[in-house]
Amino acid sequence: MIQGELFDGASGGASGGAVSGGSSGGGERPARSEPAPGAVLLPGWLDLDAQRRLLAACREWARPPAGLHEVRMPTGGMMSVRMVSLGLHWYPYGYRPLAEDGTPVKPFPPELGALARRAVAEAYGDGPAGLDGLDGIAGAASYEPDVAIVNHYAHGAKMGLHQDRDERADAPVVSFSLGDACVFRLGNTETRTRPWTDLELRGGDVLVFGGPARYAYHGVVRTLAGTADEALGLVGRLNVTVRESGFGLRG
Ligand SMILES: O=C(O)CCC(=O)C(=O)O
Repeated sequence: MIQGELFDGASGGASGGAVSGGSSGGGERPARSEPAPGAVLLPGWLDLDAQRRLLAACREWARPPAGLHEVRMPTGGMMSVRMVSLGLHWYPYGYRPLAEDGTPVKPFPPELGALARRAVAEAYGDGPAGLDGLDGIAGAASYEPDVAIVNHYAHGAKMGLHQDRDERADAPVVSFSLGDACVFRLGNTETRTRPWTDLELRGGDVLVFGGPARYAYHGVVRTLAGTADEALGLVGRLNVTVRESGFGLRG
């Protein structure tokens, strides 16, 4: 097991598993942007305290059982990213209740759902150009996420262009970034080829993609080693994507 790299960082910040709290709005924050219709980037949305809380929670989720693990692709190759699933275990390409080690996957934390709901409200509440606010994005107004995937990128790890198609709901995906920055490629909904937009996602950034961007191909071309805020105490990059599974987990 590979907890080492995730738990390596010097300080680690706050303890405990609570993940509540986006940016409090204090201090100067870069402007939001809409890199594609339905995709909204909220730079620095998680302040340092919120990043610390989310990192502390990731460290707890990464512990066995049902903790951080490597992922084998159907082709036989291993992904360079290591993952933890919450709510349901994601594997290529589907969801199931049991994790890699055969134990039940950890529950999806309600605080993470609340954080993602706030991000969706902030992303779409004011109505991106040409879209009709929350009501103009499938599943945004009634957003009830119930699964999440935590990805850990050690130096050199990346993720190929793919669509998130294993959910049965077309509600938005909310992506929280911690640690090292990365080059995130946001493509089109038809092919893995151009046109695409390369975005730099930094620690604390939140990207929401729903509506016309929900099934856009996307991936991580590279991470930018050593760019993490040292105060966070994280080696590499963590990304938490929150989704609505559509599998009726809430009964
Ligand atoms: O790490 C990222 O920013 C992207 C993660 C991703 O594409 C996924 O989990 O499907």
